[in-house]
Amino acid sequence: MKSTLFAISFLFALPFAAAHGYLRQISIDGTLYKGNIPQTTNDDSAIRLIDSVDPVKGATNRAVNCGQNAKIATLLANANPGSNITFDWAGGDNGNWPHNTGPLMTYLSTCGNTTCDQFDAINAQWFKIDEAGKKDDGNWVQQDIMNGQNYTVALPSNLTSGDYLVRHEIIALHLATEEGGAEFYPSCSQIRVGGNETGTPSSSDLVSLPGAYSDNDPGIFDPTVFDDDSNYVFPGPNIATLVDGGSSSNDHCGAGGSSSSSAASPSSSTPPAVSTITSFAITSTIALDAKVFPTALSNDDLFLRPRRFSRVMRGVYGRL
Ligand SMILES: *[C@@H]1O[C@H](CO)[C@@H](O)[C@H](O)[C@H]1NC(C)=O
Ligand SMILES: *[C@@H]1O[C@H](CO)[C@@H](O)[C@H](O)[C@H]1NC(C)=O
Ligand SMILES: *[C@@H]1O[C@H](CO)[C@@H](O)[C@H](O)[C@H]1NC(C)=O
Ligand SMILES: *[C@@H]1O[C@H](CO)[C@@H](O)[C@H](O)[C@H]1NC(C)=O
Ligand SMILES: *[C@@H]1O[C@H](CO)[C@@H](O)[C@H](O)[C@H]1NC(C)=O
Ligand SMILES: [Cu+2]
Repeated sequence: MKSTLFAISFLFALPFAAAHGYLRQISIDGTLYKGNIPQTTNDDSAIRLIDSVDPVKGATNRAVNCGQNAKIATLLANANPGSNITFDWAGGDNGNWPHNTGPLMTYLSTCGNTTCDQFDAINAQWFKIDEAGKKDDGNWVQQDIMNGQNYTVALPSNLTSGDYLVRHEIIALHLATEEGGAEFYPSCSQIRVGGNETGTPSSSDLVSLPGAYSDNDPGIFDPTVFDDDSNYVFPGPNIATLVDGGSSSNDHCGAGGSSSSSAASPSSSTPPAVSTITSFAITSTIALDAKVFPTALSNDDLFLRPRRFSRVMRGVYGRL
């Protein structure tokens, strides 16, 4: 009996070691593009694969660019100016995204003079196209992600055709009352934008990452992050206004809807299966705790110390 209990608690402990999360898949105007599961799958994808679901720590960490050891992806997802890109985040256990505090931000960068399946993102010149923080009811939009919703961003309606990296990022701020506590979860997806629009960002709206963030930016080190009435200040540049770039193609990478060998074919397979019922149940417990006791989370680095947390959870689940 004792060994059975131990085995069960060990099973429960696993999901915590694998908490945090990653971008599971995107869809563009209804077409699904699956990502890979870090450390698990490595199929052709338009989403750059990271090698850990752990957060990037430190605003100047190289991985704040596209995520932990992000690998160039093989495919490009087709899009048009004004396309809706839907982002589907998963927890590290493939349950729901586990955090509820902090912003979601989306940036684009052209892939310069090459196609995105050749482009080193450290050379990216990013411009911001979207940011989502707190809602009128005081909850963060990130809470909706934790509740299992997707987040959708529209590409600028007048975006110049060509290849772009889409950097969609969650910053989890549950530990950000201390400098260095913020958890960065960047993701990079490779898209090919068609059409014949001419909007380009002004050079003053372009930033590098790392570069655009500092550990003491108000939206990254935020002692008042749990105050209901505090006004959140997004890090990074303002959302760019596109100006007339005067050309219908930003490079020579075969945009404008022409197909190329590297263009993605829409995935027809089903989303990755949820790993186990067990990890799913655990995730909702985290969600509940975080919702009811956000301050407790802020004062305790539960997610940084999975072993300690699992000891707590062993107590909670001992009765099962
Ligand atoms: C994107 O979504 C909005 C809101 O649902 C919709 O009005 C719009 O037509 C969509 N755009 C495209 C290109 O499908
Ligand atoms: C492409 O851009 C890179 C850096 O952005 C530069 O080093 C390289 O010379 C360029 N190649 C061409 C053919 O322009
Ligand atoms: C989120 O997006 C994915 C991919 O498009 C889709 O399969 C899933 O049903 C969406 N989830 C919700 C809750 O809309
Ligand atoms: C290009 O622009 C013209 C209008 O200038 C429009 O009629 C046409 O549909 C556009 N082509 C694409 C592929 O969007
Ligand atoms: C692109 O669209 C934005 C938003 O509608 C607008 O502010 C901007 O002036 C447009 N730029 C061009 C070059 O049409
Ligand atoms: Cu986490």
